[in-house]
This record gives sequence, C-alpha cells and structure tokens, in this order.
Amino acid sequence: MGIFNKIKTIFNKEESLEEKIINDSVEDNAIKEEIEIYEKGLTKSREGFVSRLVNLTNKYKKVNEEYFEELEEILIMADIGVNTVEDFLDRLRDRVRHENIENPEVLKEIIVDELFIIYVDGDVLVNKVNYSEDGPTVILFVGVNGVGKTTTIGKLATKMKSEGKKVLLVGADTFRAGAVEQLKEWSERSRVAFYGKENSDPASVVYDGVQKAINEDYDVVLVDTAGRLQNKTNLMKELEKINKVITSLISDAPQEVLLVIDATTGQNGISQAIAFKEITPITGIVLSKLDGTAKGGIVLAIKEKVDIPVKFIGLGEGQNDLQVFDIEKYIYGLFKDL
Ligand SMILES: Nc1nc2c(ncn2[C@@H]2O[C@H](COP(=O)(O)OP(=O)(O)OP(=O)(O)O)[C@@H](O)[C@H]2O)c(=O)[nH]1
Ligand SMILES: [Mg+2]
Repeated sequence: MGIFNKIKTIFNKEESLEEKIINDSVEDNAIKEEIEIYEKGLTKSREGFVSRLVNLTNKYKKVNEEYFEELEEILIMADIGVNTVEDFLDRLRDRVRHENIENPEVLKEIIVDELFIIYVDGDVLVNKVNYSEDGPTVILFVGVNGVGKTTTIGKLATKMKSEGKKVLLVGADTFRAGAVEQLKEWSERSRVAFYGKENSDPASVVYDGVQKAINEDYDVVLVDTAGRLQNKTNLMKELEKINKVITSLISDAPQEVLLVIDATTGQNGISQAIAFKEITPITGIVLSKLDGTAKGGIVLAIKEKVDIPVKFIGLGEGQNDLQVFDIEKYIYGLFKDL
C-alpha cells in the first residue's frame, strides 16, 4: 500500500460504535478537530489543483506524453516550483517505465506518494517549537506588511494559553499606526498578557517586554515586529538590534525567529523568504492564508527554494485556525477526495 493510502486509512477510519465509545477521549477529539480544520482550510486547493488532477486522470485512458505535458502544467500552476516539478516528472517517468504503468488511475495514487516523498526527503521535518528549558522562550515574528504576523501571534497565543502556558505578547511594531493596539486586542481575545508602547523605539519596547517576562516568570514571549522590506538595510539593522537586546537578557534567546509568508502570494512569497534569510537568521516559517489559495503546492516550493521548516500554517482568520504543520494531515486534507 502506498503512503497516501496509509494516511487515508489512518485519518478516514470508519470506527465501529464500540471503538467510538472507547476512543472518544479528549485527545482523540482534539485530533479530529485538527483534521477538520485542515480539510476545511484546504478546500480551495482541493477544488483547484486537485480537481484538475482528477480531470486529467479521467481524460486519458493511457499514460502518454500528452498526459505528462498536462500534468506538468497543473503542477507548475499549483506553485510547486519549476525545478521540483521537473525532478518530480523525471522520477515519475522512470517509475512508469520500470513498473509498466499505463493506467492514469494507478498513476494518480503514485503522484500523491511521490509528492509526499519530496517533502519528507531530507531533514527539514522539524515542526516543533524550540522551547527553552528554563526562563522564558522568546519567539520573534518577522515578515513583510500584511502577511499575517499579528494575527498569527494572536492565534498562537490562544493555542499556547490552552496548553497552560503563561504568555506575554510584545508589540514592537511601533511604526504602523494602530499596530500596537491591534496586538493588544488580540491579547484580550486570547486572554494573555500584553506589553507595548506606541511611538517608541522598537528595541527598547522589546527590552522592557522581555525584562517583564523574566521578572514575572512568563513561559513564552511572542514579539510582533514591523515588516518594511522596502528598505532592506534599515530592516536588517532594526532586527539586529532587537535580536541583540533579547540575547543580552537571555543568552539563548530568541529561541525562534518565525518568518510569516502569505500563501496567496505564491512565488512572491518564496522570494520574500529568500530575501529575509539574508537579513536575519530564520528558524521556521509560518505559511498564512492557505485557505485563500487554490494552489496548495507552495509547501513544496518552500522546501526546494528556501529549505527552512514550515512550523505553522494559517487556515483561516479565526482564533483556532492556526495549526502545527503536519505533512500527513496536509496531504490528507489536499487529496482526501482522490
Ligand atoms: N483567510 C485568512 N486570513 C488571514 C490569515 N492570517 C491572517 N489573515 C488576515 O490577513 C490580514 C492581515 O493580517 P495581519 O495579522 O494584520 O498582518 P501583519 O503581517 O501583522 O500586517 P502589518 O502589521 O501591516 O505588517 C488580516 O485581515 C487577517 O485577518 C489566514 O490564515 N487566513
Ligand atoms: Mg501586524
């Protein structure tokens, strides 16, 4: 059985009533809820990219060169990235030849398996947040305007709070009018603490915020920053300053610098990630607004072009729509109707 079918069996399992009663634990319900958020958030991609794949399968009785040409177009349109698509098609052609595959229906399942293999291959499967053993864990959020930094922080705060962590949000985006206030509103919605000051130096806000976290024994500090990539040198200097201030208070912090990219911007988002890597060390990516795109392939392009692990994905605007990135749930959410 291929990888995809295994995933399908795990997530799609039809339980007997007896099993249901036994399995209806809080933990199981949480997993079910997560899978539902993945399914719902990936609806557009399923209806776009995946339904084109289904149409392709129905159109051809036999796998031939034209089939491959159309497949190539579908994969490129899904934001997978040209090089990845080419390598992928080479591998697929090899398998077709070696295994004498003629039926597009059979190939469809293999396509999903091979897409999964591309992602899993290599060592960027670390989706866990690197928490500090003692003292506050500081997570810095960076990314260009409007990608979803503040919203991601708000959602993550909700998640961490529900895990029993003592969370502080720090508003260091002191440039855009209303930015500090927006984060404050999120802190109220998530019922976590907040520190921020408008019209002041971002690094000094971060200093005071982290100091407060140390004094008051917070577990996690989530720092919101301004994202103006228009002036690369300024942004670099500012992030350097913020990083220095944090390290001066906690030597192994920030434990994470998460770059937020907007999935609906496709290749543009990939370019931002490449540019940011040069500006500041990035430890993980948050891929926001996946619910807003029909091109769910961007995860594979990130793997190829950026090679930084995707740690969280945004699947909607709601408080519970941020999920830890899990490639199996992702593949299932995308291809479950195949
Ligand atoms: N559909 C959808 N919308 C999202 C998601 N994440 C964020 N948004 C929306 O994107 C818009 C911008 O989000 P913000 O969090 O303000 O973005 P930001 O990066 O903080 O923006 P600046 O502070 O201006 O740099 C808001 O309307 C959010 O509701 C997501 O996962 N899905
Ligand atoms: Mg913001």
